[in-house]
Amino acid sequence: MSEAEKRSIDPATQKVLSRISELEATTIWDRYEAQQPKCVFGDQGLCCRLCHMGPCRISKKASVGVCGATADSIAARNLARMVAGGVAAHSDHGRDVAHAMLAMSKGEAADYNIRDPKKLAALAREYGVATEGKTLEQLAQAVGETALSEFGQQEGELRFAHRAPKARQDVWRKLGIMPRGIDREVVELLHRTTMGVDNDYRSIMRQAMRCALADGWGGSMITTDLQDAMLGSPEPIRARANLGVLKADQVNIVIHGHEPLLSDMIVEASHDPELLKLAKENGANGVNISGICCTAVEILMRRGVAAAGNFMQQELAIATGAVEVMVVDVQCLMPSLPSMARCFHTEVITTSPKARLPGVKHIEFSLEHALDCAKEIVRTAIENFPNREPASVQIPDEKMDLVAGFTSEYVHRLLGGRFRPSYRPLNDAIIMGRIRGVAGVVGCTSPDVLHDYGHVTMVKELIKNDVLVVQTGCAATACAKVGLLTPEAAREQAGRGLAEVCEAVGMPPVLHVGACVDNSRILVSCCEILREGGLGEDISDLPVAGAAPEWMSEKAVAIGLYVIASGIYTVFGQPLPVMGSQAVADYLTGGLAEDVGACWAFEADPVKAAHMMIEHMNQKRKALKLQPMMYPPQEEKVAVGA
Ligand code: SF4
Ligand code: MSK
Repeated sequence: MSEAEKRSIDPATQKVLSRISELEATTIWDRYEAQQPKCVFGDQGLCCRLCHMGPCRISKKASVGVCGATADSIAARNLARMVAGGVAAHSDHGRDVAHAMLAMSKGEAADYNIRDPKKLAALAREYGVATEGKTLEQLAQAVGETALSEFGQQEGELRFAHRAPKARQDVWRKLGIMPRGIDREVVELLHRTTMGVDNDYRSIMRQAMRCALADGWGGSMITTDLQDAMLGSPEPIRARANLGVLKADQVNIVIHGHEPLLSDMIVEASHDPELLKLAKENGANGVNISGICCTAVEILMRRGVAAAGNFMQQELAIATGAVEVMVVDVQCLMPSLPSMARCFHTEVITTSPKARLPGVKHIEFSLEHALDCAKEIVRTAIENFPNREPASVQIPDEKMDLVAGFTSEYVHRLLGGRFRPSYRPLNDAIIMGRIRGVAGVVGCTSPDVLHDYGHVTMVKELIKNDVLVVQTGCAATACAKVGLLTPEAAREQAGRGLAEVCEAVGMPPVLHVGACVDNSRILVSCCEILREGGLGEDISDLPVAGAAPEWMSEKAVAIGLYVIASGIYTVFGQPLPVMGSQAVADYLTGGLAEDVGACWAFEADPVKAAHMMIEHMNQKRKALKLQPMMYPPQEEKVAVGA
């Protein structure tokens, strides 16, 4: 096995990695190795540096910190602060979208409009705004203002939390974790976990849940819904994924980060006749846009723009030698990008006032001049094309077809028809035993594990066992690259029951529902399934499970916790950094179930993890007295993309 094969199962990644080994550049894998062995104290959550009496490390020699903090409170505080970081990231994204909607409604963001008026009207009604006789701008203003007020709200309950079934809302109220205001929950969690405040790990974890819920049913849900109204609600769309989407004869612009407001404009600008003429004059046959991470997913879902790769592939895209500009906004950007870019002609461009990289060109995005800013970026890329060294271009061939764009609203229509949208066929398929349950396999990629292996192996095992899979973010890109996001994958890889359902409506067995913030769509779908009837009263009754086999980000921890606090059992591939406290580890993997009806599990083997999820679904099916599965598990089928 080559070094590259030990790092990734993706042939495109392996090819570029082999090439990089000949360059004077490091990748995330090299730097990961340089950091080994991991600091045991940090890895187990036993290092505290909250005040300058420390840093304190819990060991046999010192069982408490200088202030007397125990392993339990230190591990819980550290984890809680990861949650606060993740919630802040998702929610700040949501705040910017709400600001954009408001600016648009006042004529201060003329390049934007409302592409899904129905969704805007539905949001307005949900927010208690009278819609009759109102212009779209008036509705957008009311929705934008109400959404923004959710961030600073001090008392009461987040509006979208009322989308949850009553039984779940009762759980949250009883436990005192119903989120009040988004910023308030983040601030309170940071306050509680500063030196000398909350030292009861259960109490800390409960506020962490409240904060996480303010993400899932607050910040992230606001992001998803307002983006849909402004940029258009996704519908199934064909696209391609992997580094092979880069084009040797065109100007390549790779968009990377999380926020689609600018990337949507860049796609627009890439069609500008004057810029296309300029591209020709510079010797290029066009302008090719592709993406990395969740910005990629946002424009993939809405515009069919290709995904060049997931998190671990960001440096590799540059290392093809074919990228004129990598434009970044916020989140999951490796600070190493400029170093890799210096080996080639690639220009890295930062665009957010919140995310700068030293020594890198900055073209600041503003709502007022969004399209102009996008055009400047496209022009910069075009003018950089002649600097490309054709001899150093090595684009791997690998690119795979996929279908993305399955929102909860679209699945409603897909299953029930345009005139009678309904989740009934899905509920019936679960009740009758054609589909065992639904799994959300989401999250990052990480050098901690073999790249893409966890996602692909787990998802194949799940669909083989008649589990419908929904995906977001980098997990979805991993599975897209091996063809699991195509309708054909149902016939070739899914169990017989799941294949029958997918083939009847022409959908893949693995549904791409969006970016990391769009995990909120999964929550909404669970509510819709419950509302349809026959599968219990609470989300924790459903035969559903979550997983993040290759997680690495604070945001993944926040997502995991809000999914669990919503009642969904969740398996992470690597343990959370709390294992130095038996009490916290036991609470997260067991005690939480008494509080919220679901808990975490950690399992590195994706096949074993898949079977833990399957077993969980079987238990839920039994409790609901559903029919036995219609067909026995399938033998191996021909691999898609093989
Ligand atoms: Fe040490 Fe306590 Fe300060 Fe943490 S808060 S660094 S445990 S003294
Ligand atoms: S981009 S948060 S690596 S999924 Fe959303 Fe991917 Fe994880 Fe970033």
